[in-house]
Amino acid sequence: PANKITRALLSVTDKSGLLEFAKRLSALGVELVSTGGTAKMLRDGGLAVRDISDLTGFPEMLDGRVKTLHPKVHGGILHIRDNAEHVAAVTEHAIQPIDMVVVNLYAFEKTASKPGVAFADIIENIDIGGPSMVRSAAKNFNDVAIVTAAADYEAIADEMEANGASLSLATRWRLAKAAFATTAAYDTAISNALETLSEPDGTHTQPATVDEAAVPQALRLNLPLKGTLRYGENPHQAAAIYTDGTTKGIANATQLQGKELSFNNLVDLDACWELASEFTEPACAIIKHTNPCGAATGKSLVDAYLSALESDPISAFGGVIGLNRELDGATAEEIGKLFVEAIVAPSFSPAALEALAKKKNLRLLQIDPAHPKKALKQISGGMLMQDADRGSLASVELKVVTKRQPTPEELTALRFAWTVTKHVKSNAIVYARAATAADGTVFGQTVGIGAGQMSRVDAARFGAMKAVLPLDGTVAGSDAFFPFPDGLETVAQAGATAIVQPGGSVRDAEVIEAADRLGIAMVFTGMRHFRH
Ligand code: 93A
Repeated sequence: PANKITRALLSVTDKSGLLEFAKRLSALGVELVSTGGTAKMLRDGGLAVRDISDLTGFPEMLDGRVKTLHPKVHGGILHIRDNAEHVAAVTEHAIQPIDMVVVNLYAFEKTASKPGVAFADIIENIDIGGPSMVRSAAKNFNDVAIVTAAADYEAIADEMEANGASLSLATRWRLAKAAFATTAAYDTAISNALETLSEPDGTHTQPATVDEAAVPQALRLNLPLKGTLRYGENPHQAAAIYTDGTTKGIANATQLQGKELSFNNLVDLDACWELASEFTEPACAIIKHTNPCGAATGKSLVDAYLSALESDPISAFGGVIGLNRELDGATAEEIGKLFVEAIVAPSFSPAALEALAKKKNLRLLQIDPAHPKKALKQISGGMLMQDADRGSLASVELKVVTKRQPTPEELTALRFAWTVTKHVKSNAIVYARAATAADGTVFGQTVGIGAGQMSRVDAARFGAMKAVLPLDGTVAGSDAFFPFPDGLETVAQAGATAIVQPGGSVRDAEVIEAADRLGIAMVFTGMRHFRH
């Protein structure tokens, strides 16, 4: 059934578009009832408006905290129009029907994210009366229309003008669903924001609590503070980002789209950029918690992405993606099918931007390529500084130490595996395979990654356990030498036929003997890639 709208309650913080809409309602004979600021705006615009205090018989009070929280409002919205008892009750208490509610809420998120905002302001911007009306009207969608989006004003006025000031049930149902989505998002935003505060006085509200003076002298690098982050690795940790003053690298990259970058996003984006940019051919790295869950090279970027994804599609969910060349439309279309947090690339083609534009939250980061020269680590009482690990295949000589030589395909996979290994937390074992493109060129693909284990043999086990692709005929890379043959035996048992590792253990002879016994081809790099 259509509901003829005779009285509308308008109460909005964002007043854009409201005057035009209210004029059309008024022209349809709808009585306009409004709260303080909204009533003033409409009146200034030349409309006849009834104050909410006139409808409730109560003043707006407590600094506006109680304006519409009144049985005359909620009874007027919530009573069921064809229920005789409800109608008798509202008649007895002189409650007048409200057939339409137009509300948008206090700008909580906007206020809470303002730099330096006072805690009291954040709390004051938790809207109570607004969501209550939205929920009342949405619950009673059978009799009442709830309008929460200015984008709907025009279509609603059109429909009412065409139908004698009535809206169809279908429209009211659509509006009600949108209304509950609005209040759900609103409460989530409040919960998320308060979650970042550890004390009821608002401590940690703003990462402004990052106290530069509290940073040890040696760690004060005179780098300019770029800005504060919402929080650090966890919501109770204040955080900030410093820049080296250039336009290069992850810290200075241009964000083209998406939600604000988090601390963890930045760390992961850095990790996947560092891995992807190891390669000259098209390459893709997918990172979770700073470890790759998939990496691959390919004839094209889309091939590389699909191969990287194929190696562990489950872990890739919610990851970040690094690409070593312009993100093209075809690759963007494919990435768009997956939920990812962020993508970093040196550039994005117009087709890629268009393909990902609808993913409003997805962060796109355009990087002017750079790599850190030094790596810093804080320890209590001081800090450690070292050269960043820029070691690569270019600076090592691969030495075959077994009877069997690796095949050319194995060698490609070994080189790939060892490069990935450098980007995996120690102890690291990376199973990889060579994928041959139609024209015969050979590319690398991870198959199983054993990351961050306290024993090398466990890293070998975990890598194999993680594999979804067949392990037979894969190769394995190890970031440091095998101290005993057991790690190598585990890798061979899993199905790897060739191994790359630094060598240098006192038991190298035993390990080589085990490789020969198992028919494994093994190469030494003479370079270790610990990453802690
Ligand atoms: O402070 S409230 O939680 N208490 C209320 O009773 C109440 N009624 C409406 N906030 C309340 N509102 C909100 O006021 C609305 O959601 C709207 O955002 C705003 C409109 O106020 P004004 O018309 O004075 O600008």
